[in-house]
Amino acid sequence: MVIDARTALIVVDVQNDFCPGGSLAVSGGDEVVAIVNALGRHFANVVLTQDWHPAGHSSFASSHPGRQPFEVVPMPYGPQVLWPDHCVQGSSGADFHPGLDLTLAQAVIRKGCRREVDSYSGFLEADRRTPTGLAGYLKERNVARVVIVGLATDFCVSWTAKDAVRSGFEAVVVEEACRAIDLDGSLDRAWAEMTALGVEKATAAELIG
Ligand code: VGL
Ligand code: ZN
Repeated sequence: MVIDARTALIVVDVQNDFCPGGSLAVSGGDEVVAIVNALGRHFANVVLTQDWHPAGHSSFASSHPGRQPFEVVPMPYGPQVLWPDHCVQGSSGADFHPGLDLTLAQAVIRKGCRREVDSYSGFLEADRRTPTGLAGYLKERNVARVVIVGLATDFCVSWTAKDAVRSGFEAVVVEEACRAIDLDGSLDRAWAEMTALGVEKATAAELIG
């Protein structure tokens, strides 16, 4: 696969709260930083997503009296996993990992900004109606294919990859540049769903040699 001018790299949620020491730490989350930086240097188009929740966000277990993190509750838009408070707007946990080379990115898409709706996907909020603007941004820049890396494989990476396909892009995930939460089989499910929609896998070596 050739990285051309019509290919964009989407770096999903490489933020302190998803790295060791963070409030929703993904095992080995910080290990993706070096490979993401190496990949990024080969792309003319790099977009970062940033989970960006107001305090008291409805995806936080702390907003649901009597509920614990990782329980699932019904929301108007469907079942919602409850998380520890994470990526609160303006907090250091919401900052990008300090090792991430931010100079490579042309755009940052923030998501999950509305208190009552979560957004794993970088394209469309969990109500499945509210776009973030990412599809329009990429289309205006003539992007046809996206390569997706980051955290977490089974939540924000997979929702972003699936919505990329649904938005008309070819989507490729670099598994070694992602790390998973893996809650009750969520990682296997995520790959099955991505594969069913036509999301492809590539290795970093295949992309940048
Ligand atoms: C994520 C859970 C809650 C992610 C974001 O980036 O995968 N997971 N918010
Ligand atoms: Zn979140």
